[in-house]
Amino acid sequence: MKLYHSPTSPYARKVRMLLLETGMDADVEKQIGSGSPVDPGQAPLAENPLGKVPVLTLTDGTAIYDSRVICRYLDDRAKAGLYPAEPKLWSVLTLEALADGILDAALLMVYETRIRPEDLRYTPWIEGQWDKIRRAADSLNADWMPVLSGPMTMGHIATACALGYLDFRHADRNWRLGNDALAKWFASFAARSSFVATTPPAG
Ligand SMILES: N[C@@H](CCC(=O)N[C@@H](CS)C(=O)NCC(=O)O)C(=O)O
Repeated sequence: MKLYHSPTSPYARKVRMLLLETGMDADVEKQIGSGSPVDPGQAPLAENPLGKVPVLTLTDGTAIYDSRVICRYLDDRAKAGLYPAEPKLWSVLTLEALADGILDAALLMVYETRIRPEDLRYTPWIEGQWDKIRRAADSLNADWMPVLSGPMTMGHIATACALGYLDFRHADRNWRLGNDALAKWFASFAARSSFVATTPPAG
Protein backbone atom coordinates (compact mmCIF):
# COMPACT_ATOMS: atom_id res chain seq x y z
CA MET A 1 0.00 0.00 0.00
CA LYS A 2 1.10 3.58 -0.61
CA LEU A 3 0.11 6.72 1.29
CA TYR A 4 0.26 10.03 -0.56
CA HIS A 5 0.65 12.71 2.05
CA SER A 6 2.24 15.98 3.02
CA PRO A 7 4.32 16.17 6.23
CA THR A 8 2.30 19.22 7.34
CA SER A 9 -1.15 17.86 6.47
CA PRO A 10 -3.18 17.29 9.65
CA TYR A 11 -5.55 14.99 7.74
CA ALA A 12 -2.60 12.84 6.70
CA ARG A 13 -1.38 12.98 10.28
CA LYS A 14 -4.55 11.17 11.37
CA VAL A 15 -3.65 8.31 9.05
CA ARG A 16 0.03 8.31 10.01
CA MET A 17 -0.88 8.22 13.72
CA LEU A 18 -3.29 5.35 13.12
CA LEU A 19 -0.57 3.41 11.27
CA LEU A 20 1.82 3.86 14.19
CA GLU A 21 -0.81 3.08 16.82
CA THR A 22 -1.86 -0.14 15.06
CA GLY A 23 1.66 -1.37 14.20
CA MET A 24 0.98 -1.16 10.45
CA ASP A 25 3.36 1.67 9.62
CA ALA A 26 5.91 -0.55 7.86
CA ASP A 27 3.18 -1.96 5.57
CA VAL A 28 2.59 1.40 3.92
CA GLU A 29 5.05 3.20 1.64
CA LYS A 30 4.95 7.00 2.07
CA GLN A 31 4.98 9.34 -0.88
CA ILE A 32 4.88 13.13 -0.82
CA GLY A 33 1.89 14.42 -2.78
CA SER A 34 1.06 17.92 -1.70
CA GLY A 35 -0.55 20.67 -3.74
CA SER A 36 -2.96 23.55 -3.29
CA PRO A 37 -6.23 24.60 -4.95
CA VAL A 38 -4.35 27.00 -7.25
CA ASP A 39 -1.36 24.75 -7.89
CA PRO A 40 -1.88 20.98 -7.73
CA GLY A 41 1.93 20.58 -7.64
CA GLN A 42 2.66 16.97 -6.67
CA ALA A 43 -0.98 16.21 -5.79
CA PRO A 44 -1.99 12.67 -6.81
CA LEU A 45 -4.60 13.82 -9.36
CA ALA A 46 -4.82 10.45 -11.09
CA GLU A 47 -5.68 8.81 -7.77
CA ASN A 48 -7.90 11.58 -6.36
CA PRO A 49 -9.50 14.01 -8.82
CA LEU A 50 -10.05 16.42 -5.92
CA GLY A 51 -6.26 16.87 -5.74
CA LYS A 52 -6.19 16.41 -1.98
CA VAL A 53 -4.11 14.27 0.36
CA PRO A 54 -4.18 11.86 2.06
CA VAL A 55 -4.81 9.16 -0.52
CA LEU A 56 -4.14 5.47 0.13
CA THR A 57 -3.55 3.18 -2.82
CA LEU A 58 -3.99 -0.54 -2.32
CA THR A 59 -1.85 -3.26 -3.88
CA ASP A 60 -4.39 -3.72 -6.69
CA GLY A 61 -4.20 0.01 -7.51
CA THR A 62 -7.52 0.97 -5.89
CA ALA A 63 -7.37 4.49 -4.44
CA ILE A 64 -9.09 5.32 -1.15
CA TYR A 65 -9.73 8.85 0.13
CA ASP A 66 -10.46 10.97 2.22
CA SER A 67 -8.85 10.64 5.69
CA ARG A 68 -12.06 9.37 7.32
CA VAL A 69 -12.47 6.62 4.73
CA ILE A 70 -8.77 5.68 4.86
CA CYS A 71 -8.80 5.51 8.67
CA ARG A 72 -11.93 3.40 8.68
CA TYR A 73 -10.41 1.06 6.09
CA LEU A 74 -7.09 0.66 7.94
CA ASP A 75 -8.79 0.23 11.32
CA ASP A 76 -10.97 -2.50 9.83
CA ARG A 77 -7.92 -4.16 8.31
CA ALA A 78 -6.00 -4.02 11.62
CA LYS A 79 -9.07 -5.00 13.67
CA ALA A 80 -7.89 -2.26 16.04
CA GLY A 81 -11.33 -1.13 17.24
CA LEU A 82 -10.61 2.58 16.87
CA TYR A 83 -14.13 2.71 15.44
CA PRO A 84 -16.16 0.78 18.01
CA ALA A 85 -19.40 -1.05 17.29
CA GLU A 86 -22.78 0.71 17.37
CA PRO A 87 -24.11 2.55 19.29
CA LYS A 88 -20.72 4.02 20.41
CA LEU A 89 -19.74 4.32 16.77
CA TRP A 90 -22.03 7.30 16.24
CA SER A 91 -20.39 9.46 18.89
CA VAL A 92 -16.92 8.53 17.62
CA LEU A 93 -17.85 9.47 14.05
CA THR A 94 -19.42 12.71 15.27
CA LEU A 95 -16.31 13.57 17.29
CA GLU A 96 -14.14 12.87 14.25
CA ALA A 97 -16.43 15.07 12.14
CA LEU A 98 -16.15 17.87 14.70
CA ALA A 99 -12.34 17.61 14.71
CA ASP A 100 -12.21 17.48 10.91
CA GLY A 101 -14.51 20.51 10.81
CA ILE A 102 -11.95 22.40 12.90
CA LEU A 103 -9.33 21.39 10.35
CA ASP A 104 -11.49 22.44 7.40
CA ALA A 105 -11.96 25.93 8.87
CA ALA A 106 -8.33 26.23 9.99
CA LEU A 107 -7.02 25.20 6.57
CA LEU A 108 -9.34 27.66 4.79
CA MET A 109 -7.89 30.40 6.99
CA VAL A 110 -4.37 29.38 5.99
CA TYR A 111 -5.25 29.31 2.28
CA GLU A 112 -6.96 32.69 2.62
CA THR A 113 -3.81 34.37 3.88
CA ARG A 114 -1.22 32.32 1.98
CA ILE A 115 -2.87 31.98 -1.39
CA ARG A 116 -5.39 34.79 -1.87
CA PRO A 117 -3.90 38.17 -2.85
CA GLU A 118 -4.17 40.66 0.01
CA ASP A 119 -6.56 43.04 -1.77
CA LEU A 120 -9.04 40.18 -2.32
CA ARG A 121 -9.21 39.06 1.29
CA TYR A 122 -12.42 39.41 3.28
CA THR A 123 -11.80 39.66 7.01
CA PRO A 124 -15.36 38.78 8.15
CA TRP A 125 -15.06 35.50 6.24
CA ILE A 126 -11.74 34.68 7.97
CA GLU A 127 -13.20 35.60 11.36
CA GLY A 128 -16.27 33.49 10.57
CA GLN A 129 -13.97 30.48 10.12
CA TRP A 130 -12.34 31.21 13.46
CA ASP A 131 -15.78 31.48 15.09
CA LYS A 132 -16.48 27.93 13.92
CA ILE A 133 -13.20 26.74 15.47
CA ARG A 134 -13.83 28.64 18.69
CA ARG A 135 -17.31 27.14 19.07
CA ALA A 136 -15.99 23.67 18.25
CA ALA A 137 -13.16 23.96 20.81
CA ASP A 138 -15.64 25.19 23.42
CA SER A 139 -17.89 22.22 22.65
CA LEU A 140 -14.99 19.76 22.92
CA ASN A 141 -14.25 21.25 26.34
CA ALA A 142 -17.85 21.38 27.57
CA ASP A 143 -19.44 18.32 25.96
CA TRP A 144 -16.82 15.83 24.88
CA MET A 145 -14.56 15.31 27.88
CA PRO A 146 -16.44 12.16 29.01
CA VAL A 147 -15.67 10.57 25.62
CA LEU A 148 -12.13 11.95 25.40
CA SER A 149 -11.41 10.63 28.91
CA GLY A 150 -12.42 7.11 27.81
CA PRO A 151 -10.60 4.48 25.71
CA MET A 152 -8.78 5.78 22.63
CA THR A 153 -10.80 5.94 19.42
CA MET A 154 -10.31 7.60 16.06
CA GLY A 155 -12.17 10.57 17.57
CA HIS A 156 -9.29 11.05 20.02
CA ILE A 157 -6.67 10.91 17.26
CA ALA A 158 -8.62 13.34 15.05
CA THR A 159 -9.10 15.75 17.97
CA ALA A 160 -5.39 15.70 18.78
CA CYS A 161 -4.51 16.31 15.12
CA ALA A 162 -6.95 19.25 15.01
CA LEU A 163 -5.60 20.87 18.18
CA GLY A 164 -2.03 20.22 17.05
CA TYR A 165 -2.81 21.99 13.78
CA LEU A 166 -4.23 24.99 15.65
CA ASP A 167 -0.97 25.20 17.59
CA PHE A 168 1.00 24.82 14.34
CA ARG A 169 -0.81 27.42 12.21
CA HIS A 170 -2.96 29.54 14.55
CA ALA A 171 -1.02 29.65 17.83
CA ASP A 172 -1.70 33.40 18.15
CA ARG A 173 -5.45 32.72 18.49
CA ASN A 174 -5.06 30.67 21.72
CA TRP A 175 -7.75 27.96 21.55
CA ARG A 176 -6.84 27.03 25.16
CA LEU A 177 -8.40 30.22 26.57
CA GLY A 178 -11.36 29.11 28.73
CA ASN A 179 -10.84 25.46 27.71
CA ASP A 180 -8.80 24.16 30.63
CA ALA A 181 -10.09 20.58 30.60
CA LEU A 182 -9.42 20.22 26.88
CA ALA A 183 -5.96 21.77 27.23
CA LYS A 184 -5.13 19.33 30.03
CA TRP A 185 -6.37 16.36 27.98
CA PHE A 186 -4.33 17.50 24.97
CA ALA A 187 -1.15 17.98 27.01
CA SER A 188 -1.36 14.36 28.09
CA PHE A 189 -2.43 12.88 24.72
CA ALA A 190 0.26 14.84 22.85
CA ALA A 191 2.93 12.87 24.72
CA ARG A 192 2.01 9.71 22.77
CA SER A 193 4.90 8.57 20.61
CA SER A 194 2.61 8.43 17.52
CA PHE A 195 1.81 12.12 17.98
CA VAL A 196 5.42 13.12 18.64
CA ALA A 197 6.67 11.10 15.64
CA THR A 198 4.25 12.90 13.29
CA THR A 199 5.06 16.46 14.40
CA PRO A 200 4.96 18.70 11.30
CA PRO A 201 8.24 20.31 10.23
CA ALA A 202 8.41 24.09 10.69
CA GLY A 203 7.36 26.14 7.67
N1 LIG B 1 -11.65 15.95 3.78
C1 LIG B 1 -10.32 15.68 3.34
C2 LIG B 1 -9.49 16.96 3.38
C3 LIG B 1 -8.07 16.76 2.81
C4 LIG B 1 -7.39 18.10 2.53
O1 LIG B 1 -8.00 19.17 2.41
N2 LIG B 1 -6.05 18.04 2.40
C5 LIG B 1 -5.28 19.22 2.07
C6 LIG B 1 -3.91 19.16 2.71
S1 LIG B 1 -3.98 19.44 4.43
C7 LIG B 1 -5.05 19.24 0.56
O2 LIG B 1 -4.67 18.25 -0.01
N3 LIG B 1 -5.30 20.41 -0.07
C8 LIG B 1 -5.07 20.59 -1.46
C9 LIG B 1 -6.27 21.21 -2.15
O3 LIG B 1 -7.28 21.50 -1.49
O4 LIG B 1 -6.17 21.40 -3.36
C10 LIG B 1 -9.69 14.58 4.20
O5 LIG B 1 -10.16 14.38 5.33
O6 LIG B 1 -8.79 13.86 3.73
